[in-house]
Amino acid sequence: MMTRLVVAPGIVHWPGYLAPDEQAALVADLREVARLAPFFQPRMPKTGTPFSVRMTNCGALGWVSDEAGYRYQPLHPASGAPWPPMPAVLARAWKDLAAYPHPPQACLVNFYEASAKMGLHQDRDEQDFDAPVVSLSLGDTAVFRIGGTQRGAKTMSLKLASGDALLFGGEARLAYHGIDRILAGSSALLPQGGRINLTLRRVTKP
Ligand code: MD3
Ligand code: FE
Repeated sequence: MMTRLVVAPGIVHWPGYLAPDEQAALVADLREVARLAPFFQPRMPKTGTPFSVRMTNCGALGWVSDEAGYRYQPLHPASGAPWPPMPAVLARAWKDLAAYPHPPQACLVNFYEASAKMGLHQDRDEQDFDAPVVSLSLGDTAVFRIGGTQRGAKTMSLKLASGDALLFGGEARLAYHGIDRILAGSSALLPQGGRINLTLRRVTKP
């Protein structure tokens, strides 16, 4: 029995979507992803200020950010190698949850150490906003903030724990969102602590 919580129009939360053994297997898959495509520290467009979150990607396209801007590209920004393939469990999660008839093209992998956060932003670097975004959380719980499609709209906060899945589609696809903080020590999944978030996306129009 899987609990499916409609948080707001277009936002669905499945607490514990991945069982503990599936979470551990996915972490092992991600260690291989990170061996082939090492985590990099993205930088803000223009200023070059580094993000506190480290990132890598798997799938055909990956999201990167540096002085030149935000973009999707098929190659790792440091090694020049193609991104590794998506672990099969991710394609399965998209099929299960996305209600969208085309497979994901990109999986952004974010790593948060205890002090990392992500400011309120919109995800608008994709050409296809008809497709939803599916997020999976692993490791320490995050305090996630979600608002409306206007920067000043009221916001609510939601805790995202290890194994949780979250879907953003429809009118929520362009909602402002961010990570306020990580609750250090809340999960034993990652031996060194911290949090991993995976976001599965379509980039181009089908
Ligand atoms: C709402 N990641 O990678 S996941 C991101 O936990 C990002 O690492 C956060 O925001 C994280 O861009 C939040 C939840 C999420 C992802 C994509 C969304 C929420 C979203 C796209 C549209 C609206
Ligand atoms: Fe985002």
